[in-house]
Amino acid sequence: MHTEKILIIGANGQLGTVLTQRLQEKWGLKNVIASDIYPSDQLNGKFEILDATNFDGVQKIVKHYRITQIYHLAAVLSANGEKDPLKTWNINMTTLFNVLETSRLNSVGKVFFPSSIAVFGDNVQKELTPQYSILTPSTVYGMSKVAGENWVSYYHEKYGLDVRSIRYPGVIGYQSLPGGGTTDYAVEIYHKAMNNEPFECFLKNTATLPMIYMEDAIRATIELMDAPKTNITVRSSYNLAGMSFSPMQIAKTIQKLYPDFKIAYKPDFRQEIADSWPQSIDDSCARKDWNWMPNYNLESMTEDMIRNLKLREECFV
Ligand code: AKB
Repeated sequence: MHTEKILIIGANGQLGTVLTQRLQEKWGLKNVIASDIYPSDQLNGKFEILDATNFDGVQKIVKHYRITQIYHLAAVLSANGEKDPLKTWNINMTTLFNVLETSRLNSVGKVFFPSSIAVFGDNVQKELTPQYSILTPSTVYGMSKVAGENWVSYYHEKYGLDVRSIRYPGVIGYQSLPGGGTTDYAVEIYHKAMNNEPFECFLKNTATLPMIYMEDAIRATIELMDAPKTNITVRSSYNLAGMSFSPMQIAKTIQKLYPDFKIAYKPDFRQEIADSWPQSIDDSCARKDWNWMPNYNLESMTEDMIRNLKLREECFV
């Protein structure tokens, strides 16, 4: 098998932590270079401190390790992004430009750019939102992802750079905590239930959003990156669906295992963001082009989350 040299930017994040480990299993510890602005307390293997807003820093690592693939996961998410819009734009766009330019100049073979359901705003069909919809995002994070989708498509068109991208729904996993997103409640709720604590939800009970279990999100990412180039017909970013549920539905599913679990609703500014997003996603292009198919629904995800959170708790006592 040929060997790739992989750079992950934002390896300490929710997705990065798990994706780094999977890529290490796939390509070997020595072929995966994890990086972030802070040292990692979870990851083994090669790790570099990298501020991806610094072009020279990105370029130095790419040259030094002769990187052939970059997963660029660093970004300020939807809710945190609204606290400082200009800084969010600057970080999200500068890091992307640095990755695209370094990849072009150093003939990096493949780049992964994560987009999000945050690219959609009002003016779209909220149920089974189509791949090709009008994109009028309500957050700076969403604006940076729409611009990012156009830039990756431009780099593919003009320079032949093989950038691939997924519009992630909210990602839920037991391995890591999200930070600063609108869908984060759906991870925290499991930790509260496990600790027999009540949960105050920052979204209203009926706020249905597209979500995906970490296992499926990681598998989708790797399947997209492994797909033959000729299969990739979407060069902006693929719609991806896992499941859709509201806070009330996830709470009811948890209550089947924890009957005393209590939830209260106190919607804040994040409800407005959730209102602007789709409720479910049409991912037929991903299904057709690279055979995407999710494995988990709300019930099977809940069982797996709780089983794994319990296992982790046992390990730490
Ligand atoms: C967020 O809530 O900002 C993210 C996302 C859907 O991109 N989880």
